[in-house]
Amino acid sequence: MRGTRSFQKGALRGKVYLTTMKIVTSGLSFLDIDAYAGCVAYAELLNLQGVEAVAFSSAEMNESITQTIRSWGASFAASYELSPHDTFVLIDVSEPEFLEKIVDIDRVEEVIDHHVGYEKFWEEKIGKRADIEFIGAACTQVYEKWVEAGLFDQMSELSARLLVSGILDNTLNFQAGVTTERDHHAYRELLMKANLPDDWSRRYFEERELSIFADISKALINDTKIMTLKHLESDRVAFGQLVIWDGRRAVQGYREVIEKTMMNKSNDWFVNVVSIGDGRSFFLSSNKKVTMWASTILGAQFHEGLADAGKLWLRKEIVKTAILKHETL
Ligand SMILES: [Mn+2]
Repeated sequence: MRGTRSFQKGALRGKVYLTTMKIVTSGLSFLDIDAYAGCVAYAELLNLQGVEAVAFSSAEMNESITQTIRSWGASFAASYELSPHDTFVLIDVSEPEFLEKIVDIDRVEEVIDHHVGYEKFWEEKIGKRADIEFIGAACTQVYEKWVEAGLFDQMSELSARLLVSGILDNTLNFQAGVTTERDHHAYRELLMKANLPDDWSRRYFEERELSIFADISKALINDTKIMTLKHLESDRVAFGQLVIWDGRRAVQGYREVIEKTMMNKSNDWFVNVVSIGDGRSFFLSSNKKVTMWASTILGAQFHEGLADAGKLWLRKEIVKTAILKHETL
């Protein structure tokens, strides 16, 4: 494969671009560990296969990429000068509105994502090169690409560590309903290569929680998506999510700052506080339309803008449930 499509940079003459680079990238609004790890590990796989590729995102990293993980120093570009023949690989994103801003949708060659809604769109554009499945983590899909390529033995310890962390985060330590046996399997295999401390999952979530409580408004902004939701009459719902060990602490101690932060984004706001420690979500909203919607679609009982969901929800599960209800009504 080497040499068929890519040329050494030294072959460049003036403004003639001979190099095609695959830009492995993700979403526009913020970067989480699943996207970050997936981009780094997939770019490494492409490089190993002789394809020039770079992991890139201009989005701000959220607290799921902890200081410890940042200190590992993965190869990741925060800026990139695009050449006309560069192509794109999307990881952990497929909604056209959400893509990293340098992405040209007609130059996307591959999509690896676990958010539903745009499977048909991409299948029509790129066929089987769109791998969109509703599983726990995009990192699991990236791990499977390594196995399919027969190169898993050569994966770096760093990529294994990152993928382990992405799976932990996106499955909420395997408690989220989206978790599949494939996620468990990928995690076990990657863990053997990752050389991490035995209590890595506890350490990881505790470090995240500390940084969230240090600036809860910022953490919320970095995990809020502006979207439309099926059955909710609004074209601008601000849908925030906080993933923490002790959700009650956030709900009891930080209601005011959460409400203020979200009202700045949209009057139609909804926050899913994911409480990993007790395996449930708390929903917050001061908007009547939104709480009515959440009662109908998710069966949540609100009291003064707060609902104990009784189970753990992820934002993508909530979006999927709304779509499914929409199809059956
Ligand atoms: Mn993800």
